[in-house]
Amino acid sequence: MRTTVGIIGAGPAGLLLARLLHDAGIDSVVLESRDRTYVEHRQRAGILEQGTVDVLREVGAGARMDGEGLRHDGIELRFAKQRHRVDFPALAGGRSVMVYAQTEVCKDLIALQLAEGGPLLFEAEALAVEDADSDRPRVRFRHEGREDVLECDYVVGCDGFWGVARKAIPARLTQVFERTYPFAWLGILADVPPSHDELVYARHDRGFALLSMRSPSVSRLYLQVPEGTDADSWSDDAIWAELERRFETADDWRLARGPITQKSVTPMRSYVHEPMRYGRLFLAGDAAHIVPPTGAKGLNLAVGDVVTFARALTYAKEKGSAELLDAYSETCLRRVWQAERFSYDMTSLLHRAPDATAFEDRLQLARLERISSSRAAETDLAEAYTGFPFG
Ligand code: RFL
Ligand code: PHB
Repeated sequence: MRTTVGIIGAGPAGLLLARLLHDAGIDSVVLESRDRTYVEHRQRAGILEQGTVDVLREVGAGARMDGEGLRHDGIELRFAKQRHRVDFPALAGGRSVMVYAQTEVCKDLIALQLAEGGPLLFEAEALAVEDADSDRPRVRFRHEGREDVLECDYVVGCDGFWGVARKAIPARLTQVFERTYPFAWLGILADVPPSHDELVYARHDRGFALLSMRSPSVSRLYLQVPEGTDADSWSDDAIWAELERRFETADDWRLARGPITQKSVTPMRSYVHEPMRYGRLFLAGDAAHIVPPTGAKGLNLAVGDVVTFARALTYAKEKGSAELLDAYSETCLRRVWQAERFSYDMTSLLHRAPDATAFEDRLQLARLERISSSRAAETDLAEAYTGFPFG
């Protein structure tokens, strides 16, 4: 098999890249190790930045998002039983965000790809990227019980944190920046209308909690739990009781309970792999970097990477210059590190470390007070949350 761009992984990064290349008249093949149902139902992100929304519209994947997605003009910060709303458009030059689940983004992009794009092979597992530093990189993969080779001009590793693409970059050229956290998120989906019309990020002495949503009738909620927690060790009643405690306010706000339909634990990690390119192999999305979910940045970073790559390759094709491809890693990493910084700040602002001291507790509250009382501090949060421009 032969193609111009071999794409490993059909998460948001790989699927959107295939679409961007298709629109630029560049052919590609997508290899995805899991089956379609799995990819379409993996519960993950919920928040799309304005820039992500714009790109999805541009590639023709915006119709259902515009019909079913929920535009959000702010978030609530909750601490010491107080509530503070951050107004995005007023602080961030009119920008807002969209609540539209990653599962739905993937379904929309898969439908488009199958209808009018190049090959998208499910249950096709990439085994290795070979000759990445030559003009003819190859992806060895297994599909329908047989090993095969995809010969490419370029390979883009969109295969997430556990993928194989990154391993093709020699260790001596690589620098990894990493931090793990001593806590995780227990996430639930519940058949109950969200108890607030915007997301609520709550700091509490017992730990962080987040109220989010998937639709007007489905809530998505998260609780900070110790690292290594087994989701099944939490009964539904215990989850609701803990959420109620952490979201408690001084006014008459109440959390509505409902049947929990899904429960899972997500570990928290910050990770950056530099560089994001080796020869004709490019890394995009979680394959190159991970952020803790507190800043809602992971999917949006993946989108920024593939937009940057598609632009660079189109430029090379039209102008005969590799200038933008050569700058790919540097261009992406500038934005990646801003998201790393913001995600780290939001995480340490709102979570309670197991060994937190009373001094650190007071500092967290002082930082939250500062955001709530200073337009400058609040603007910094609103600008970062709604997103930095792509490269
Ligand atoms: P993905 O989505 O992990 O997709 C990688 C794909 O590659 C496939 N794959 C392979 N295919 C072929 N051969 C191999 N050898 C392969 N190895 C792996 C995998 O099956 C998969 O289909 O990476 P991508 O595309 O880079 O997308 C990144 C996002 O998924 C991720 O950053 C976000 O979900 C992070 N995230 C959030 N991001 C946001 O922007 N806003 C949010 O609100 C948000 N909330 C979250 C999140 C992630 C969470 N979890 C579970 C980690 C909330 C949570 C709880
Ligand atoms: C979600 O809805 O899944 C979500 C929202 C905001 C975050 C993280 C996850 O910061």
